[in-house]
Amino acid sequence: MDEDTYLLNFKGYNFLRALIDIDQLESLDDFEIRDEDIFIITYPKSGTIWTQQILSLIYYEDHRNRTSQMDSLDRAPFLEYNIRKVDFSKRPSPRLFSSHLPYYLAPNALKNNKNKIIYVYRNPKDVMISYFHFSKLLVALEDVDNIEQFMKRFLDGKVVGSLWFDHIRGWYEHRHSFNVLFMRYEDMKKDLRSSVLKICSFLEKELSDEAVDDVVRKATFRNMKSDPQANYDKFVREEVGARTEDGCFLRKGTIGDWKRHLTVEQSEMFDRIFQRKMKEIPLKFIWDVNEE
Ligand code: PPS
Repeated sequence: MDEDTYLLNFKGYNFLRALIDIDQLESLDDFEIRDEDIFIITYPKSGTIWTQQILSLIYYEDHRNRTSQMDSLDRAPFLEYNIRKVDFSKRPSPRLFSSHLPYYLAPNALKNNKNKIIYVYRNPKDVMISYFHFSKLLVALEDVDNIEQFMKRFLDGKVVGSLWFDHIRGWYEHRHSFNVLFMRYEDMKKDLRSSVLKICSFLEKELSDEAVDDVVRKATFRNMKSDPQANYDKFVREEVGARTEDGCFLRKGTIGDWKRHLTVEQSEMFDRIFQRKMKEIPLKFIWDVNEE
């Protein structure tokens, strides 16, 4: 089977064929946005479910005190993959949405500069490694034999989300058309509390110190991994399908795992492409846990 079995290309961008509804895609442009709607935008494997968890903890007390059974996927559903077929128009404001959409496919109304958007990005070598493992896990994604093979696919943009460079470049270069906060995965990892406070300030959400502590505690990798509402284990096993028993969405959650997977040669080749493609983008990246 080739990648077309797994990918659906719509207007130049690759979607996950198994979960996409083409009518939904066609109507994205006219999607009725409310001013209070909040969006988490990411390239895949950059911290989406982490940010879903943080935002739902910030907004919903019943998520903080675990009195509700609603999981992150329902709290901050994907705009383009309406997996649980929810009628979004019935949801109370403020609605949280997640999306991997490139800037040019975002609903038109989003360019009103009103809606708050959080764009989370991560160093692309770790994104690629995370994606490699995810492709081995999910039956809906094209399986892969080794890093070499996946790296080629990733650098050719033949994956869900298309080319990482295009995604980040597009959102960054068009940032003035949107009300967007750029958050770095690695900063969230190094200082989760400061990151949560930064997000709260952007969202104009004031939480007590205790509530912030609670958000931070429940959004750590360890706690999310054991929290069925946050870890997507059930979703992977029961709704999408897994190839193996042992893989999971919350795999490792670290900075610099790429060093354990890439040869020096592969890493240098990646660096050369990165430098060429990102030369006009002043965003800084953290590649190693000891980097400031
Ligand atoms: S997806 O499929 O696009 O929605 O995946 P996404 O959620 O964007 O990315 C999954 C990676 O994020 C890691 N993750 C975390 N890291 C640190 N702390 C917390 N709390 C956390 N939650 C999720 C997750 O483990 C995946 O990265 P890897 O490197 O594979 O572990």
